[in-house]
Amino acid sequence: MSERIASDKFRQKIMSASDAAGLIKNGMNLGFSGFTGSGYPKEFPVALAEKIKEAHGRGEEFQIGVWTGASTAPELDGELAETGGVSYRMPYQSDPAMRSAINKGTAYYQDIHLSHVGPQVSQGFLGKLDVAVIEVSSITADGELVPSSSVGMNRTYLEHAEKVILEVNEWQSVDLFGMHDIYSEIGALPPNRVPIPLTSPSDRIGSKTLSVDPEKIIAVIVTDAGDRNSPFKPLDDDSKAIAGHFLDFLGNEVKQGRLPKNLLPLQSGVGNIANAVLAGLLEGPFEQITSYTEVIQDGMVDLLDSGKLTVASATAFSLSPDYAKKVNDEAKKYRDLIILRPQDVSNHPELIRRMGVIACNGLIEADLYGNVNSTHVMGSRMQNGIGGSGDFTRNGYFAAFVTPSTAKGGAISCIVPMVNHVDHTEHDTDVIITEQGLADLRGLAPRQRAKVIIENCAHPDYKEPLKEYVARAEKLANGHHTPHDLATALSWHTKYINEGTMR
Ligand code: 0RQ
Repeated sequence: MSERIASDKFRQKIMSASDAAGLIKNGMNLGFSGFTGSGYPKEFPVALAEKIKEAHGRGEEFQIGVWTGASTAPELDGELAETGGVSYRMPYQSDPAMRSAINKGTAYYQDIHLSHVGPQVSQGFLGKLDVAVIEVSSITADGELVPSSSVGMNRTYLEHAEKVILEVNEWQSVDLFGMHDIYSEIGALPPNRVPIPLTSPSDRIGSKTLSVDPEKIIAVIVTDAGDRNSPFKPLDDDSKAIAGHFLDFLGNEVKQGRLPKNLLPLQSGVGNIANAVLAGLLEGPFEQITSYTEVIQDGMVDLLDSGKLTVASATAFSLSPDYAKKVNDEAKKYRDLIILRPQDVSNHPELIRRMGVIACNGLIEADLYGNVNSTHVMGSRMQNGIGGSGDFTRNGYFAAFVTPSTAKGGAISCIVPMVNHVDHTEHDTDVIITEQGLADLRGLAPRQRAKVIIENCAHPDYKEPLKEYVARAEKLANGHHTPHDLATALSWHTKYINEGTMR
């Protein structure tokens, strides 16, 4: 019997993952914990995938809706997607099998801002939430839930789900208790919303635990398995160059008096480049930095260890296996430096604007005027999703995007005449950084932007075609505000992007 479950009422509901999965019926919507490969249930989704496969084997219909905080891991998104039994998925994913289900058209995917998930669930747009399946690190004697390595949508799903299944994961350190800050007033809808009383990343405004109505609990599963995430790619010359340009830019902003010496709270997106920027900060001149972000990557842990970063506020970890183990082993130390909050708080526009967060996110392609595509390949194929990049880009003090200037070994330019899908408009993009350099777009009109982006960010192999495009577009547009040659813009992707990317 797990010592992690101090409440008798919850102990009585302990059962196997397979028995718990047997409680799920065709057509149900499930709200899972899990955010960027942390804090997701480990055994239940695998057992549910088995049940779905068995049902399909008998020729029965078995489809479910999968809601999460953000991306999960192969045990959840991968296993469930491979059954072909996911009819709907939201909000952010990055699993190859789930991506394939979405792009084959077997699963509908709603790619929404992470800060919008809570309100949409509360407003009822997504239908009824039948069961919440939430990983916790322990259950207290009075039935309070100690979250594990992510908070994500857990508070909202526990509140709105008709029934609840808990996975108590003994791998997660008991010392995580005290790391979380669960602010509950966030669920109110207008006209009953109140200001969120948070003015600094280090503020704690809520409780250490999640609450749940014990009558909703239908199963408690005991597991012992670590979060599964892939290691980051080793830092290469390009990512070091990108980090260098960003640091120079921040240094200049300090010099100009536009940023304080310790900067403003930093947000760092997912992915290898964003992690490389954090590694760059380790070598940089800035001290007493703070972070108000959604995910804590390896680079942020190094910054905390170095003392350069004094606090990291987020909703989840997104760590390589070595770092996940380290943070778990040393949770007692990190719980004073890290605060994990519900994603409605970590990504809240009001707070991001109030604190003046510096947003830094990756992209797939940017166009000559600063419109950014973070999600689609060739206009149709979903890569991951917008995640929280829009929450931070739209509301931050300024918004930077970082990317190598080319993808697929140089076969594709990440700077294009016109993005094939828009996630962030020119009005929100302040700075674009590639290994070639940095384009500061603030204060520039579209035609000025095009020149700076080509000159500073495009790869030398693509500068001439881009310049030719602008010359032709300016001639055709005859002085118009945003020059485009639509026929050429649309054919750019087929001319310069090889067929391999469509697979
Ligand atoms: O594909 O893995 O098959 O080689 O996209 O690209 O260069 O490894 O970059 O890991 O930093 O991810 C935008 C996807 C960048 C990420 C994106 C292909 C490239 C590779 C990944 P392969 P890299 P990164 C807060 C913030 C949206 C969500 C967000 C992302 C793969 O940053 O998901 O920001 N952002 N959330 O080859 C075709 C191009 C391409 C391209 C790259 N122009 N055309 N393929 N790729 N550029 C956190 C959360 O919200 C949870």
